[in-house]
Amino acid sequence: MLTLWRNARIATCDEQSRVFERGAVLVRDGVIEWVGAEAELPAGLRPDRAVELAGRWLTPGLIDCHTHLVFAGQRATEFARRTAGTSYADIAREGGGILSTVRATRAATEDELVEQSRPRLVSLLAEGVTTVEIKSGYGLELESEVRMLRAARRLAAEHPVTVSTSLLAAHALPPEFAGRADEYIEVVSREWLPALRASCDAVDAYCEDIAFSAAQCGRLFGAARALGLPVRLHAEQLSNVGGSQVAARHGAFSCDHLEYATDADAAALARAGTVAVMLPVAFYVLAEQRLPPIEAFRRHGVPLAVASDCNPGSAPGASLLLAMNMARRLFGLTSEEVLLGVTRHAARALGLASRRGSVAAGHAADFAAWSIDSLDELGYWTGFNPCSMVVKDGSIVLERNV
Ligand code: DI6
Ligand code: FE
Repeated sequence: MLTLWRNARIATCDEQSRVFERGAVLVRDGVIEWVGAEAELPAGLRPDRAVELAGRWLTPGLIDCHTHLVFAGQRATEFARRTAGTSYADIAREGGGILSTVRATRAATEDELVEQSRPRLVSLLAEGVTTVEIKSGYGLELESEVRMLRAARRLAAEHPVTVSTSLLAAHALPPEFAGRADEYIEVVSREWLPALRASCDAVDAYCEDIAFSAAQCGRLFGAARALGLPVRLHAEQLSNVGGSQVAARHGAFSCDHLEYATDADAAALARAGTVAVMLPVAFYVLAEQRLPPIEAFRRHGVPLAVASDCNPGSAPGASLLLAMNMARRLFGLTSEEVLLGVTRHAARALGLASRRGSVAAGHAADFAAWSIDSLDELGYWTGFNPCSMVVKDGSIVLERNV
């Protein structure tokens, strides 16, 4: 089956960031065979089907490379306390925060997790998202972590989306291990990782003064890599305890948050080829003041991604478009940086860059079409979604009147 997508303005987000003002894409069986100016279409083609895009902008399907989308319940009462002045870290120290969602998630069945999480996924998909990373980390016991990962893969099977899962057992210290963080990391490394090897695509951890130390994350990463699992890290969100350096040393796919990262951290990430994932919704919701060192990332050539961080504590909601807007307004990213941050660089953060994240030959035909005049409108609208069509592996999976 050969499909011609024609009369589109195409932002390929490929290595050269090529743009075609009157472009076309040839897709065979869900895979891009050719992209270019329509005037240069290979001669003598006989596509089985042609889709007329009437001058609409076409981008790669968006990739949300950092979410905690599977969880039970909500934490609106905590939000009220935080807006009244109590800090996120203080609530966490009292046993609220992440641990409050752990209690709700442990009590939920797999079906309940799927049904509670589905609307959040559906909301992302309506924004042109075709690939989503989903973490565990609200189970913190083997069976509950497995249940979260299974719920994530079930959502993937039931929706037109690629899901990449990360085991985030090292998100918070479970109450059963209070005061025994080293022991917990040891159990996760020695027992859980081998058992869950096939249930996840990567291993993540939360490296903060209120969570796990750089040494603990380093030991976990050593165990993960010995099993052939790639790693990523939450680091330098609220403090700097050396997370970026550990992530870089282990060749992490990504290092995420990074508000407290230093110039030396940026240099280390650049050398390791690690993607820096910006999570401005969490920065906004927690009313943080310290900005990530964007200028240092640029100077050292660290690839930047942008993600929603969808979670019930620091980023309630499920909008990558809002994260893009905030990355521009709050962090000063350019519209080009933001677009690459949710396409090519986000694919790289998931280790999927050879197949997704660009409109390029050999890539899966994941596209989003937009009712916009200019690419600058991506990350410009707040609370408004200009996505008019979503294409997953060559099939139109969503059309919206906009
Ligand atoms: N960083 C975050 O932003 C989320 N987890 C993390 O490690 C917050 C998770 C939560 O508050 O439930
Ligand atoms: Fe997170």
